[in-house]
Amino acid sequence: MTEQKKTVFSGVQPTGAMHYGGYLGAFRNWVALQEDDAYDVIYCIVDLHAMTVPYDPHEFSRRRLETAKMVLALGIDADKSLLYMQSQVPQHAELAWILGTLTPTGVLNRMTQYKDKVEKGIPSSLGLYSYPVLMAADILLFHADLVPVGDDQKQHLEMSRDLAARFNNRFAEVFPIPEPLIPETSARVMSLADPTSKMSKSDPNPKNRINLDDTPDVIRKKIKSAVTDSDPVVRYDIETKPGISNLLEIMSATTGRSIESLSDEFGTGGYGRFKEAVAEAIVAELAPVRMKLEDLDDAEVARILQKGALDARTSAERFQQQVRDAVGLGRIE
Ligand code: AQP
Repeated sequence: MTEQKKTVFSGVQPTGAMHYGGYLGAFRNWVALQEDDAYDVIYCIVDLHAMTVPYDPHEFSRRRLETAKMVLALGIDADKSLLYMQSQVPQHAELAWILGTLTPTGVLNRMTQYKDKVEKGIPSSLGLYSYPVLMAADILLFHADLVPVGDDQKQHLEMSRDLAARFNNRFAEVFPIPEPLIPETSARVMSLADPTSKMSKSDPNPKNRINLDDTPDVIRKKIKSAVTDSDPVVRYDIETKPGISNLLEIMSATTGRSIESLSDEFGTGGYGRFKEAVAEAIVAELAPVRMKLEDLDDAEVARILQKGALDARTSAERFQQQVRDAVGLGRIE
């Protein structure tokens, strides 16, 4: 008997250039899961989520396309994965409303990402506050079993699991309880400019991150200027050497070599030599992505997104009808 395939779902916000933290934390897994026959994979450009922070509509429209292009350049193949734009599948918003009616505000008040964003000056809004409910709807809409994400999404994933269970208890056993897939190493890549905070696209300092479309020279410059400490020994110590520890983790995740073997090789050779090796490893890792990006044509990407939206709507409608029936919003005969 053949086992039923598991469904994988994940998303990326078109809020800025995709970076190497997201690559090691999530996107690399996206590609690996697509190549595994045990899974049906669905990847979404979550543009409705991106509207929860201030944005310029013209720039946003371009970013949506560029994000889809980068996802394809990373190796997502529209013949193997379902790729689409969230706003083109209205069932996401409909399910978010239904799940919102099951979400206690006390649970939302505990969400650290919301609090962090508001502390950083992002205007508080109902959309930003209920972001995790929309994320739960994204995941549950297609009955996802597995969600490849970075460590920063752990709390939101926990809430999606909780909402699936609440729905199943209150109405009917509709949703599987989704599992996060968080890598053991590099689940939280830190900023190159401040290794005590996460590498992120909203950081105003562009030197905090390696963007996936950075040129080799820019990558070399950014790694060279990465913040380190004054003791020149390359060794892992998150407390006293957070910058070097972050680079060791990046290098280890990129090359597959252990932190011990890297410390043995680069230990007393000076930071300059180590940083050069880290930069070259990243440049080599991203070389095929750069090549693919140059080959991709906007019209072809738009066509893939249109087909993806059509397929996603058809599938979402089938699932969503089950939800409507369960909550008492079924067809009136
Ligand atoms: N620093 C990171 N280390 C490991 N994984 C990370 N991810 C993001 N930053 C890191 C994971 O990458 C995916 C990208 O999701 P996203 O771009 O939609 O959202 P995000 O988490 O909001 O990304 P940023 O860069 O942190 O954006 P801002 O600054 O806007 O908050 C997710 O799976 C995420 O876990």
